[in-house]
Amino acid sequence: MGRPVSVEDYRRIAARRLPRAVFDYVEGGAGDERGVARNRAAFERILLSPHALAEVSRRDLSVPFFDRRLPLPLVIGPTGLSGSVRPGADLMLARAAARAGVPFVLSTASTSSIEEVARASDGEKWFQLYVLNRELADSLTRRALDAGFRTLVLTVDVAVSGRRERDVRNGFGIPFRMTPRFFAGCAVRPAWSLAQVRHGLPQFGNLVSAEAKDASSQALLMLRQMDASFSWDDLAALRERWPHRLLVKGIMRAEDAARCFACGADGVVISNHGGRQVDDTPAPVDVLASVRAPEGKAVLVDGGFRRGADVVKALARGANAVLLGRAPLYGLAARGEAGVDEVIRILEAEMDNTLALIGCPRAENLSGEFLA
Ligand code: HOC
Repeated sequence: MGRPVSVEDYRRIAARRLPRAVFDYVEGGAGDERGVARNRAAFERILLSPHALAEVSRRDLSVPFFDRRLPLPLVIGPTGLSGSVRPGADLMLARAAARAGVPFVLSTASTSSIEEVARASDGEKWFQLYVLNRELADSLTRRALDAGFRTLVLTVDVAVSGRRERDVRNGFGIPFRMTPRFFAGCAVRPAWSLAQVRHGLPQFGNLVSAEAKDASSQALLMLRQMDASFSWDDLAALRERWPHRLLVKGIMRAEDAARCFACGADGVVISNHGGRQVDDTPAPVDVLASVRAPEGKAVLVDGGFRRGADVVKALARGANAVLLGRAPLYGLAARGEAGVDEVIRILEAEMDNTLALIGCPRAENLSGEFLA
């Protein structure tokens, strides 16, 4: 393949660079993976309605976002265990986001720790919280606060783990288990294997501190064994304790979004976890149409974004910004930190091109008027 020119090109290269089990972990979804496919297919059904003869000689992709402007309507979303794609992945993603001027969301399940990421990048960093148990959640939240993270993203769609059959078949887990299948996958990817061995095999970087050093928290996170009793009262209590911006990720109903806002959340992320939790839900971009943010609050969305035009469609449906999950990981797998920059630049160029062609020079002016 020549120079990659689309996110899909990076995806294909990633498939060739990563051992099968790791690519499957990134790519896979729950059950029959209809949800993963539906997230992508939804964009095919949303059609653009170009306005003719608009003055589009100067375009502006920036959007208002709370008390600032984002230069691009993008956020690098949280992805767990990204160090399995490439050692130092979280640091690379954070730095690439900072270069693009967009926020980076560090996962609770990251391979680099909160403190390492804080040292690596002075860009805007958000912390994604899984509540494995209350004490650990309190300690992670405090560490994120101390490290300068000012937006907390509580994920609420992992009461238990989705059933991801690729991971079960591959025996994918932490620590890596050298089953014959996994070993064979690594043997045909010597560059990846060498880099991982040199760096030390990935573990959950946030759970090796003094407060969370027991191996069991690593195992609990691997199994996504969360505190399934966490509910609305706990969200309200978290809102009381967290002094800065709070977003709730994994909302798929307008009523739940409204309840999050009533609890004091500053924003919601409409998300089905990339199709990795419940197989048969609507695509988040379709749910988006029914959710409205009250004044001063925000609605974000993720799920299957691979094209700048996908982002344009989400904004036209009312999203304030879009979280990218797998797309930057493809860039990372294919070409390291530079690959993340390239994926962001491709999406930026595609957004710019789409805005010009539909006659909407400013991303912030996108609305249903630009959809057929
Ligand atoms: C490997 C398990 O949210 C996912 C992420 C990470 C969850 C815990 C890590 O895989 O859906």
